[in-house]
Amino acid sequence: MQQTLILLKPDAVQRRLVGTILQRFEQKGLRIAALKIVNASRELAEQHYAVHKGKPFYESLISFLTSGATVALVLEGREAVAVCRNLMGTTDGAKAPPGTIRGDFALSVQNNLIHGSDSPENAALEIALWFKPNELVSFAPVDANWIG
Ligand code: DAT
Ligand code: MG
Repeated sequence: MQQTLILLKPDAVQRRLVGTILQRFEQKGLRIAALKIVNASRELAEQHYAVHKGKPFYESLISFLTSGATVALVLEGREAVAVCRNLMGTTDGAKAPPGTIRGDFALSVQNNLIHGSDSPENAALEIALWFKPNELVSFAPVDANWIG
């Protein structure tokens, strides 16, 4: 079963979209394996977005991610990384297709509500960055045979 790291970034929390976004993942059939609300430190934000260091939008991106509370979660399920990326929509909210989270709720490139890991390898690194091992909870959903 694949796991992915999802962040509901400070704009999602401020705009009270946490429940709406979580509902989409739950309805898809993904299992919540970890969930918490945090004020990301600059150090954590820099580690999380290390791949973007040096890009013109980097400083603004770090300011944004440290500007308020973020809800961090681990989702688990079949093809969880790709499934979540598809549910999120493309990076630019203005271009993200209707029906996706960004397509329905975001207009901005930076303030695009949500982060999702882009590969299983990065998911493992990002989960380790945001969560201690004992913050992940394992349970067998009773409808697993119906969801697949
Ligand atoms: P994604 O979040 O879709 O994986 P990414 O990893 O390329 O996108 O970029 C990380 C975040 O950085 C993205 O969610 C929003 C911001 N960002 C990306 N490109 C940007 C740009 N050209 N201008 C401003 N912010 C940008
Ligand atoms: Mg990315």
